[in-house]
Formats: sequence, C-alpha cells, structure tokens
Amino acid sequence: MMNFSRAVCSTMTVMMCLMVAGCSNQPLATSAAHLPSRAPDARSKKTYQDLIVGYVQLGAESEWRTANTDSVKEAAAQLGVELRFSDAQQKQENQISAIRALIAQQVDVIGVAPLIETGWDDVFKEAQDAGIPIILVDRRADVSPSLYVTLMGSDFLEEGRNAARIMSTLTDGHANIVELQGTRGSAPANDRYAGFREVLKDYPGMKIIDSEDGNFTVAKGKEVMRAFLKAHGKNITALFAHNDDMALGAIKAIEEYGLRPGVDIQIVSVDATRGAFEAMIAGKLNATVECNPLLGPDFLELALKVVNGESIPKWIPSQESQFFASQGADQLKQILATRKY
Ligand code: GYE
Repeated sequence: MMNFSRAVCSTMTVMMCLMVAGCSNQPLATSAAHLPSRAPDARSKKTYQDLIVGYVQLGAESEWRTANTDSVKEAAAQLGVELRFSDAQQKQENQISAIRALIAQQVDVIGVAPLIETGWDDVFKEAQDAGIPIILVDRRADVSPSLYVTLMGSDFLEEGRNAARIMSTLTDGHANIVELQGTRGSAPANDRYAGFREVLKDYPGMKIIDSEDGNFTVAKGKEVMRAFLKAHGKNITALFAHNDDMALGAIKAIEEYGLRPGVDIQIVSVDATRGAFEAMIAGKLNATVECNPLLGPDFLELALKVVNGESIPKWIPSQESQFFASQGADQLKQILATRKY
C-alpha cells in the first residue's frame, strides 16, 4: 500500500514528467533520475554529436518555410547532429507516416511542424509510448499538453492583431478589406484570422468584404486576388494577406487589373521575408509583421536539453518586429542587408 509521502512524491513525479520527455510514471527509485535536480552528470550527458533528431517539415509552400528548413539543416550540420529530415509536401498523412518511420528508427527526438491543428493524438501517443519526445516547431497542434514537450514559435494571434492595428493606421479606420487566409485549419491561419477580427471590432469603418483560403502560396494568392477583383473591383481598398507570398501573388493580380498595389489598395502581410522587403522598397507593399523562421539552432538546443532530462517551458515564443514601406527605401535596404531570409 502506498503511504502519504510516497503518494505526494508520485504526484510530483507525474507533474515533472509533463516537462521532461520520454518519462513514464515509474517507481520512485528510478523516476527520481528524471527530476531536474538529479540531471545526469557530465559523464552520462549526451552531446550534440550523440543526437539523432527527426524533423518532420510540412512542405515548401513559402519563402518562410524554405528559410525554416535551411535553418534546421544548417544548424544540424554546424553542431554535428544527425538529422533525419522529411518534407510532407503539404499532406498531413505524409507527416504521420514520417513520424511513424522515425519512431521505428528509434531517434532521440522528433521535431514536427504540424500542417493543421487537428488529428495528431494517435501518432503523438505512439511516440510517447516509444519514449520519444515530440517538440512542436512553428505551428501548434490541438492535443493534450502531455503529448509534447514544448512548442517553439510565434504568437500568431498577436500577429493578426498587429496586422489590424497597422491597417487601421494606414486607412485611418476606413477600409473595405479583402483577406487571403493561410492553409485552412492551420494554427497561423486560425489565429491570424481571429486576431485580426478581434482588433477590427473597435473600428466600425473597417469592413472585411471577402475572405478566402490562399494556402500560403504565391500562385493561390494571385488566383484568389484576381477573383476578389473580378467580384468587387475598385471597392477593394485594403488587403490583409496571412503571409508575404500570398501578398506578392496578389500584387501581380492587382497590377494586371490596372490598380496600384500599395497605393490604391493598402496591403499588410506577415513574415517579413526578403520578397516582402523588396516589395516595400518598390512601394507595392505597405507593411509586414515579422514571423521568425530561423528556429534551427534553438530547436536543436532544446532537443539536447530534453534528452538530458532538463526541464523546459511549455511554450518558447519568438521575438518579432514589424516593418513599413514608410520607413523609406534606404532604411529598408540597410535592414534587408542584415537579414537571412
Ligand atoms: O507565416 C507562412 C508559412 O507556419 C508561421 O507558414 C508559419 C507560416 C508562415 O507558409 O509563410
């Protein structure tokens, strides 16, 4: 029978286990080894060279995504981590099979950028049962927090709010807005959509007259913007694109229609990629809300901490900024010269 102090210790162990990867509720004597205060000593600690890490990328749909992939690959090469990388080509079933393959290979840690929020419970449980920690990189998954160690990435809700705040200034609170949404069901599309509307409630003169899925790509952004223009023509005075790639596609559609992007239609997007800076320098994009894809080094540092039993916060938010065409071409060029993506 379990006495009181042992029951309390077991409860604490379970709580700690929520923060430490690959830990099951084992008998007290062995579970104590998982507590942060009893982290493995220097001799048994793993180094980067010992690590085998899987990275289950969702695709290559945008400039942001390419920068994210490059960041993970470069960091692994620099640190000497063995990386098993897969690109799911925007299909959740490919991500799920990739995770299963990595479980079979008994890698140390799996990083996942989930395409959409739902549908991860079973496969994450399989990883947990195999003792392999999951780190969510970039996008959230709608699962119990016990199924992943940490989420590292941006506050997409705040990005949506910031886009609306910027739009209100650009349009003086009066606009007929069209919106290009990111991939349906993805965390950034859900949150940017919600955050944008939250702020717009305070601006009765700003109306969303149309909103469609542009799948985060240049091609779809252009196609949907063309359809918006066909339906609403010159009534459109503003565009909120959930990423820069869709804004760049839309800019082409607006020019082909005979209007001036950035002048006749105010445009705000998200990411702050090289393409967005170039469009701001050309006066065709008004502003972009930064979303940082350079997560590789931090991801691998976390992976190492996790295998060494260190506790880490449940969410590690990115530090981000905003950029405006009104800063002027010279300043934007200088900033661009310092950026990696
Ligand atoms: O904003 C977009 C990409 O998940 C934050 O995905 C990421 C988003 C990014 O396709 O460009």
